[in-house]
Amino acid sequence: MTRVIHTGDTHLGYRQYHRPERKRDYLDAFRQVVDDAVADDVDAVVHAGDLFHDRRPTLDDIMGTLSVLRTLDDADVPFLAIVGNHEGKRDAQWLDLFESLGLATRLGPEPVAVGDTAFYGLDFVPRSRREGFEMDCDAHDRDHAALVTHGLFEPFDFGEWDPREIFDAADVEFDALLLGDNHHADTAEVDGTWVTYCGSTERTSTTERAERGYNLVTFDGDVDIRRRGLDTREFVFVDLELGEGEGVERVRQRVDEYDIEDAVVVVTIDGEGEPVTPAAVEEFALERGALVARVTDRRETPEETEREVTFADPDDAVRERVRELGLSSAARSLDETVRASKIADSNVAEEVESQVADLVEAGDPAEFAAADLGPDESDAGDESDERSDGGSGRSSDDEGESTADPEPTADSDSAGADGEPGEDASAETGASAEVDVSAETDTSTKEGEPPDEDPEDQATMGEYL
Ligand SMILES: [Mn+2]
Repeated sequence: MTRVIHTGDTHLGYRQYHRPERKRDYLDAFRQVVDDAVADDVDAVVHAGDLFHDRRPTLDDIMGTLSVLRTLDDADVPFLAIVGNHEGKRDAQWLDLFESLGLATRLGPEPVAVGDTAFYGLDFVPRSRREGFEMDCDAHDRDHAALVTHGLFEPFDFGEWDPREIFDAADVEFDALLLGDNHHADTAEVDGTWVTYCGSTERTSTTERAERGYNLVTFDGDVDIRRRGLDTREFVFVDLELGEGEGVERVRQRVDEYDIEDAVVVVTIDGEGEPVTPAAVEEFALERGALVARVTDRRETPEETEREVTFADPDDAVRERVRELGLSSAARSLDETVRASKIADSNVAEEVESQVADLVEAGDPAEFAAADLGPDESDAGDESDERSDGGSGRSSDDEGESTADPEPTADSDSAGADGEPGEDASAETGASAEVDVSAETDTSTKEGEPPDEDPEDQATMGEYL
């Protein structure tokens, strides 16, 4: 018999709502899982990816993680893991660092035996590498085998990869697929194999309404999968439908019906009624001790959007500036989709994704060529030349130094890593679907943020493209 905790999507280091308290919450949740593992004396903790929220966790995040992993190590409970789409780096992974310290085992095509069960691992596979996908697994000599991987699989919501393709690609027969990526815990049987998501350990988005937890998986002839809950930060969801004549007072009343001390309060307004200033509701909740309050007003406010700007139209100024940039036609069409088109905000991310996919598929270099600047626009170029000349002119003292400085090279390397073209781009695409997984909530959100995360965290489009 082998009994393991299957967890994943811990997203350590995520500073949700820019609050340090939330960052601590993610580490606390992970610590709870590990404390349970030690108290229960399970045979291993299996982590299905997205240990970190970001591929650049802070030193503080790494120290926190080390301390939790050390607790497991002290209790002789192995930590077996794979790399998810959020934390994936180009070459060496954070997991390799933990493995080199003897605190983790990175799963792969060679089986890692724990009791009666052989564990295999497959890091997140970007969409571009799924066609003709093959897995060369070494044979095992145990009664059971499980594969730990990260991605959006069928038959669950947002599933984009059939697990049968994995079964076909691998020359090992698995009793179970232990999955991460979809933050909504769920289990299904596909061709006699259990396929299960453990869910995230803390809410990374307001679409994750259900209680958070992890799986307790027992391999003993059959496979037994149970859920265990975690004690996480309280999220209070206040959904209300305003009637004719109702407004901010009604919203406050409803919020006041809940105990919101230290909670994240998520108010969603629908129906009719008067305009409600989100700030007024948020302020009210904070005064009553909420940690964070967010208001989404789903009602249409046509009078706001139709307001005319009659002089010095900022849109004209933006249009003019964009023209001066000499963007390629691909870039211009994306800009149009994001900024100017009639596409509903909540669909922009998806539309951009599909446009990029089409552009990549068509592969026409002309689409990506910078536009020819006419004689008028050449001024803009001169201007920026002047600026950079002025810069180096002023700092002539430093010039000798900067020539010897290897930093420009280092910079351009890291810029390349930041951009992470190709596979990483699709990795993030996977992530964008990952969190709007809970069927019970409406996934359309305000401001057109991608469904993945909080609006504030979507600093650039590059992050989710
Ligand atoms: Mn995740």
